[in-house]
Amino acid sequence: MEKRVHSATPASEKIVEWGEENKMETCFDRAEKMKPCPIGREGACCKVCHMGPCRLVGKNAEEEARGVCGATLPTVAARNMLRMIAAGTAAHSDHARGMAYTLLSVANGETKDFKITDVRKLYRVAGYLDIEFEGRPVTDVARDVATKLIEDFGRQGRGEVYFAKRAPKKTQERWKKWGIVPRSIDREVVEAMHRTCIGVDHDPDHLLLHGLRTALADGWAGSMISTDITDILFGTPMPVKGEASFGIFKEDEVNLVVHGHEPLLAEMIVDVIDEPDLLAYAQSKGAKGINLGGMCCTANEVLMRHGIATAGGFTNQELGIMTGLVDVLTVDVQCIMPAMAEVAKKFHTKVITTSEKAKIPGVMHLEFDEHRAKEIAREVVRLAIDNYPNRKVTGSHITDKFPVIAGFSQEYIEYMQGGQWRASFRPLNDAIMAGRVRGVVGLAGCDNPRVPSTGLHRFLATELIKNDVLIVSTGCGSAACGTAGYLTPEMALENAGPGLREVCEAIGIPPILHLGACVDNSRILTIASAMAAEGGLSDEIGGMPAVGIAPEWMSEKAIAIGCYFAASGVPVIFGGESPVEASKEVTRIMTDVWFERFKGALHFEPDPEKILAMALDYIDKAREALKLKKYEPGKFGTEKVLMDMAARREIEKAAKPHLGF
Ligand code: NFS
Repeated sequence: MEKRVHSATPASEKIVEWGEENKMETCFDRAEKMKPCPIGREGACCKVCHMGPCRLVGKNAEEEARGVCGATLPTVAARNMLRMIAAGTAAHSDHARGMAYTLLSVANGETKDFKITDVRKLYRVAGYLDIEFEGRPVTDVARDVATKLIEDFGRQGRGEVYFAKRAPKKTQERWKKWGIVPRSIDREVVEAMHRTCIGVDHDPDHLLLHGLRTALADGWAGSMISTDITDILFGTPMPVKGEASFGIFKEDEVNLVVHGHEPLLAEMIVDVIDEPDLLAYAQSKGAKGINLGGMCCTANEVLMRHGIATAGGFTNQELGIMTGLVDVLTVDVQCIMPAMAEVAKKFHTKVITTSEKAKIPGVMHLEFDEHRAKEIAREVVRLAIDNYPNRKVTGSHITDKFPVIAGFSQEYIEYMQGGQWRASFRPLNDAIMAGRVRGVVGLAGCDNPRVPSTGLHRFLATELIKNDVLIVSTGCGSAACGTAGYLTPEMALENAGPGLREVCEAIGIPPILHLGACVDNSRILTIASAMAAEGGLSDEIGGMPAVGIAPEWMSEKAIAIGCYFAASGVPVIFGGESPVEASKEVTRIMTDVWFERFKGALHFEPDPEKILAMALDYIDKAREALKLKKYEPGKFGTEKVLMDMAARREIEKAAKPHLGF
């Protein structure tokens, strides 16, 4: 029998194998044992009431199967999809709510440990919200910004989420035409739950349209609010060097790991970790120093702002503990495997839950409170130091690590293309028009133990850049690229196609731009909007030579993200089997119908070669529709061939003024 590859990252694979030899179970083993329910997996199971669960299966299930209430398969599959979108939107947006209330506390002087770090970003956001900022105290502006953004969560009656108007006009018009401009985040999530309750909305297209509205509330409100406020509080990212993989753990230092999604506690730990008292305390316990690392999206947040090293993405969490070197691992919310508590028992590692929303039975809970933020951060560091001498069981420490460059915000990408006063997207748009850059792919989403984890990200990343496609990555997609050593500029020279290489060298960027955490997919939306405003490509997000790919997705959050990209005009391809595969009608709506209405779509395709082919095909067709130079490897045009002066003047007139960086 062929040996199963669990993870495509050699360091992870070695630790999994060590775990198997030492009878330590991981998600990879459980994925093998736990076969997915074939009915639920395809979206054919309805459990919204207790007359069921009804299984809508059979040869002609699409036409003939009915639940006890009479619900058809398309209704059931669409309802299941909508509930996934609602859950994903709720997760990102509840995180955003925390950020918004923290900003408000800072503005009101109620928390002394946080401050407004990036005033320029605060002004930029105030500008989007029509809030006057010149000549006013910063805290007053911050209070107005927080108060207005908090309205976006619970607005009743008429109105729209504020940031929807940051999308290109044409994109907004499509949303208006189909009635999917979100009114407020909580309202769309609540309505999604209402519509999918027994006996309410039964029209699959209507259900899925509300799915798009809910997803837009995630992308253009929840996630975008989170990104912007995090930038205001902790700084808008700029490229920073860090490291990735398990070699980041130090054998002679205290290792403290932050895992989850909300950066509040992690930022405080970054602030206090170098305090001489703490260092002296660590030394008194025999450690040479205190080493902070991260996992999943909390890691991305502190990596892109402070260069804190990451141990990797979702499937690396248990493996991190199995190095035997983690003294404390704090978790906040989302993508936290409760199985870590079991693995931790085999070592000395102390797992600590820190969010009032999330506990794990048997795990220590130390609740984060923004009013005592630094005090709690110090307590966590001390707990890690206290636990350092308890390292007894030897784990499997694979010392691989790779340098990474992270922290490409929209603001920085603009800045690097023209400096402070001429910041723009002109060079990138020109490079796409001339065929140097074939298109752009957002490579995002989780890593997944049901496939050789991180392998699909790696395959697509290398193939796409070879094909002159620029990649913007987020979340565990970034972690997968980082732990494979693909997030450095040198990569451009080795792997990128000739056109992309030339552009990367000229601008000084890597071919894979790490844009941040999963909530920072919102940065891709605003980057696409800025490219549309810059001119020369599509004048809306739809129709751009751009595709979104989440090859190893597993979370409902990924589904919400895929849907907000589709509604915004981006064709999206997910790996693995479709969660609505049972219904041809629902599949048709999410692909053909959405493409017709929004120029975006959501496909599911398990074969990575086919994902690649589909992505390139979408890009080439978009180039053709935009009448751009046909992409031919190694042969570039110049923008002058494509644009005369009159056309350029038109574009400059239409281009939005940039606030600068
Ligand atoms: Ni996104 Fe980040 Fe990772 Fe997937 Fe989970 S950590 S929010 S959901 S697994 S990318």
